[in-house]
Amino acid sequence: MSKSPVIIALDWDAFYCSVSSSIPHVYCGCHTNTNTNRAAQVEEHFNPELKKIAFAVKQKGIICTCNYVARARGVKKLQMLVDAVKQFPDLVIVNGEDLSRYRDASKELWYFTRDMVWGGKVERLGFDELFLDVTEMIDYNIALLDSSHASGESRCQVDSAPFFFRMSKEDESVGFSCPLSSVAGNVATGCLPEDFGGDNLRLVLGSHVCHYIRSQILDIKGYTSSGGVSINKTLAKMAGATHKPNQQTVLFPEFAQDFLDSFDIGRIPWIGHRSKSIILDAIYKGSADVNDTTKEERDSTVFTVRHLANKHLFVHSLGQSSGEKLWDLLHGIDPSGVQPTSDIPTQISIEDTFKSLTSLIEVHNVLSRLSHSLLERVQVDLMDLNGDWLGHPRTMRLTTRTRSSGYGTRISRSDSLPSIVFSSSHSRDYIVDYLVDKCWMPLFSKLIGDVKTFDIVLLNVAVVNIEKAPAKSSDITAFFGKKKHNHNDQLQDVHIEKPEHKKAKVVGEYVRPGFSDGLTEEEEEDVISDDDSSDEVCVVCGQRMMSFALEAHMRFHDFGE
Ligand code: DCP
Ligand code: MG
Ligand code: MG
Repeated sequence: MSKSPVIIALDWDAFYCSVSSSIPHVYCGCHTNTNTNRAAQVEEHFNPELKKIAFAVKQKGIICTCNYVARARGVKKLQMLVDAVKQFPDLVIVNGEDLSRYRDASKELWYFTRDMVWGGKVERLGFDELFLDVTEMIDYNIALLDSSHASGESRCQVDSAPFFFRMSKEDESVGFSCPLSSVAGNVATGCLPEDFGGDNLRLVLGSHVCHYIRSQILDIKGYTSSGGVSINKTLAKMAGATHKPNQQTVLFPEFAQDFLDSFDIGRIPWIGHRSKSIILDAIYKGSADVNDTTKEERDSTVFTVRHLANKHLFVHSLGQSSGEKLWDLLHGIDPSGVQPTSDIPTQISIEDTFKSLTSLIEVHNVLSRLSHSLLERVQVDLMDLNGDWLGHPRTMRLTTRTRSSGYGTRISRSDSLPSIVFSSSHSRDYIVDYLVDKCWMPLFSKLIGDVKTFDIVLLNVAVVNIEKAPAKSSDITAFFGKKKHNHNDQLQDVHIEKPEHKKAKVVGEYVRPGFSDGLTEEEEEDVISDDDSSDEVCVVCGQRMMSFALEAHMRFHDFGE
């Protein structure tokens, strides 16, 4: 019989700012103890004074996050800065527009966590979320437990004594002791299963692994997190969001439907505003009291939607693939599995937002500035400490939003990336000028079409389709020579040399749309792309998906707010 996976979802608490607290080690049905380590989230590493006071991190006109001291006083994530300052005049504000510290901290925590999970089965979602597949570790330890049964100890003896969970196959001293008769942390819905055997035992052990990993992260790296444990990513993530900060929650499958039923369908990861609205329109269209029910009044809990709709309605209104997927999610079914994140980002992008750009010269200047930053990031992210390229982007993409197209709509155009980007015989200024004149501006013209006037409020430059370089590859010419390329004239110009200034660190860049311009998630959610490929790449996590799935995927990132 196939056994359920054991998945842990972790989300760093008030990631950009701080939480100053300890992990409360609450055992349901068991004892309680506390650990007195203090946490320091990203800003606190740079300014420990912030730990005790209410503070918020701002990006442009918005509070992108605030610490829990501030939240206790009523400050809200994603509140307009001007309102927050008016309401809380002594709120300390930190400028969070430079993402590099968050990016570095995020990567450090990802690597640290990944080292604890067998097979490195850790998927990274955005800057502050990880999914860990600890199934293999659980299987191994259950086999150890079963062998102690076989060696004559009664189940009762085994269960009452603490079990030593091994975190390493090689070194049997690495691990921790845990009780098998109680769960670490909270239990979703508050219900414990009657039987702690079988798949339930796997989740009990999963809860202890989650606690151990969170404690290691706190003790060694100084960050608190909220954790969820269940049989798939969606359930684990949703469970983890129920008790924050610095807590964890396990969701047993037998209570999953009860747990989900009370949520609004919009709170299910992957179900965005647009999908929600399509589903509700389809459901309530046929309803007799439709004229008496305003959009706001429509009951949209999972329970109601499950009972008023069926899979056919979902497929009919959302299409086969999305319809089936979302219908399954409402029933706690998420077969997506943990996809370990690669060391190199799948795309690198830089963006900025404006009140208004109306002339080509303004656009040219902005593209020049963004290109400088982009090239810097490409080098930092994709070159190792020896100056060898770890990956090569194949495509460049320009994205804009115009005032007239509405806040929700972004449009993109892509083209092959010229190999001059990797040239070390040209100055950065030369490459930037080349890119702007020969690539970005022509793409911009294609984007805006024939119009005589335009009003741009966002520009995003990106390199995408980053392919892993063959081992020890600094020969870019050979790499590009293998495939068709639009800018072959540049190939002979490329002189391959190791760069003189080696970067201290290789980090990933994931610019999240809407982070910097103070827009609400609704305004930012709709992404329209007319890229050459039908695939889209999420600018938050680099995940590749069909365009239609992007909207809901972006909502997935914002889930829990
Ligand atoms: N973030 C952002 N803009 C958003 C959402 C998030 O800039 N619209 C940034 C700030 C957050 C970080 O991403 O610190 C992680 O997002 P979370 O939603 O996980 O928020 P926090 O970690 O800040 O708080 P929580 O404790 O609720 O997880
Ligand atoms: Mg968080
Ligand atoms: Mg998060």
